Amino acid sequence: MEKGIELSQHLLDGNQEAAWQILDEERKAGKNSLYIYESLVTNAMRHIGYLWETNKITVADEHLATSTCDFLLARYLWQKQRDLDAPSIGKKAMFLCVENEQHYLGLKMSSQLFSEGGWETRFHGPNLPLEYVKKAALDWKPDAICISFSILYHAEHLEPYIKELEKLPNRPAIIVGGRLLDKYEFSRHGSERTLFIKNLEGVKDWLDRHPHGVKSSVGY
Ligand code: B12
Repeated sequence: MEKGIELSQHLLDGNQEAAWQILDEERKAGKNSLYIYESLVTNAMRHIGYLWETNKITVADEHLATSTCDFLLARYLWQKQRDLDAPSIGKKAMFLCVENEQHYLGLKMSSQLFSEGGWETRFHGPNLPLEYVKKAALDWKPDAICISFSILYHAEHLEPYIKELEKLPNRPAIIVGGRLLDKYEFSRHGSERTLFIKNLEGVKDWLDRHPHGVKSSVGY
């Protein structure tokens, strides 16, 4: 059976240990985080979306799969940090979903890639209204602010978020991601500085090109 499908079954069963075994075997076989996140976890969650859409599972099943997946990602990062012992590069990034947006697993995987790259990260999760993002960013002064959305009508939040956050005094890089970036063009909601990144490979590329920081006044 394809590994992503097998993983989705364990997530739906809420079987943390069996789900972990799949990730851990791949990790031990030398697969990198990009593979683990994109080919295993993302595919498993998208398959769960298909099962839900076709009425083969219930909302309760989907919620159990989500919470099991969340645990799995946290355990994977914990293990990975012990393996890598990456030195801090002295850069900070915060992660959040726009107001009312609940889908945060893709964002969480992005934040974990930043952590692996030696960034200090703060993961704020779903549904963070702009006023709270601004306050947190003013206090913490992140070098990058990463924003996620998955539902089309939440795109209306992008413009105010990007506009306000790009005005912050320390000029953080604003990075937008989410499943719809593969399907539609959203750059009109941002400025020439805003980064729209479609997937985790894009995150990894950007991190590799900017290992020691962000010159946020320059367009990438
Ligand atoms: C789990 C899930 C939920 C969970 C969310 C749990 C959570 N904490 O995340 C719950 C049950 C809460 C939920 C609710 C809803 N959901 Co839902 N959900 C899903 C499901 C099955 C999986 C989502 C997921 O984790 N995918 C895996 C992640 C890893 O993929 P991803 O988000 O695309 O992320 C990738 C990239 O986009 C990128 N990325 C993501 N964020 C970021 C951020 C940055 C900065 C960067 C660089 C990259 C990046 O990284 C990832 C890897 O490449 C999807 C199915 C699917 N196809 O995804 C439906 C899906 C997204 N949901 C859907 C719907 C309709 C809903 C609801 C409206 C249902 C309802 N009637 O209540 C609500 C809306 C809630 C809301 N207001 O946000 C639809 C959306 C369809 C549409 N036309 O918009 C989908 C596609 C299901 C379907 N097939 O119909 N959902």
